[in-house]
Amino acid sequence: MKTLRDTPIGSTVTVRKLHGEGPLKRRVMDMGITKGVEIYVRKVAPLGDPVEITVRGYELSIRRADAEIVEVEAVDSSRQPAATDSREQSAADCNRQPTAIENKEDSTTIRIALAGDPNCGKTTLFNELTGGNQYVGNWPGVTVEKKEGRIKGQRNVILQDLPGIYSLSPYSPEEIITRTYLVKERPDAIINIVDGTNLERNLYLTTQLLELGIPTVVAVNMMDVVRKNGDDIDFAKLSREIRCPVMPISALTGEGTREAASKAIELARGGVAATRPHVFTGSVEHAIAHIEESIQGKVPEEGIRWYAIKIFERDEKAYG
Ligand SMILES: Nc1nc2c(ncn2[C@@H]2O[C@H](COP(=O)(O)OP(=O)(O)OP(=O)(O)O)[C@@H](O)[C@H]2O)c(=O)[nH]1
Ligand SMILES: [Mg+2]
Repeated sequence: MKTLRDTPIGSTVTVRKLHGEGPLKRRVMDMGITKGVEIYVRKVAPLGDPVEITVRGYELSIRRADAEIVEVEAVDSSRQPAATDSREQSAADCNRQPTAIENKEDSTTIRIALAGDPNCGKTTLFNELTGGNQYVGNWPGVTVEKKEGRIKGQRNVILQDLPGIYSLSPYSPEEIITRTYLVKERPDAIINIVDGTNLERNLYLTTQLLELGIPTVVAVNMMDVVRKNGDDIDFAKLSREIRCPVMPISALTGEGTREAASKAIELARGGVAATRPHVFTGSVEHAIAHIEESIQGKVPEEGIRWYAIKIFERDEKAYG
């Protein structure tokens, strides 16, 4: 069997089948790797891990162990997809530096979390909004970095940079941290950073975040690249469709970043919870309603729908 793990750099392959079960398979699907999709292998990191690929026009990294479950067949070894954007190719951890914060917050302190897909610009926005006011440590029990800071000019607003996630069905330790933080600690607001050059794939996570019922603003990042590509995004329409504020930003140039932060603060202070982004078919909604009824009082009321959906999906880690 030929798998993505062993596919040579520069080859284009088609996904024949995903092997295995459970969270790993699900995660790979969450990355957009599904049957029939074309994958171009761009490069392999220095120690052979991870493999960098282009799939559905997006650039992603996948661990070799994960790539092993993706059975592929060759398409045309000489074809290369067009470059997706002109972003710098930085190592995932290049912005990471160590330290620590104790949060002795008074009751007026607001916590805002930055959540989004890997590599969408969370840390760039975090640095832009906090400047030097950062404190970096580790999440308890793991070596994954925890980065917090106070937003410049906003003494009582703490910003939390979170590891990137493709969905709220976590697989890696980083993803578990992000989900646990969002679900259990429930920040006062979320800034969901979305890569404007990868809208479709990034909005998958957005729909899940909105189910949490936490005040959320969607910040569409990389607007400098979107414009350079000659693309145009209808923000008013997008905002109507997903029923939450959607704002253009460029974390790199600083465009729109203050406005997005102000919006998040306004929503947090006003306690304006995100509206349910979508309604499932009748039978699914019916089942969810029953589950909600049976877990009432056992989970936080504001997040009850999210827990009910996860139980429906048999996602045991969600309520463990
Ligand atoms: N052109 C452009 N590049 C950006 C923008 N925002 C971020 N980038 C670049 O995108 C890359 C990824 O940015 P990061 O801030 O590290 O992304 P991240 O979401 O923190 O990534 P992870 O923490 O690994 O999930 C970096 O090379 C940034 O310089 C933007 O608005 N415009
Ligand atoms: Mg980051």
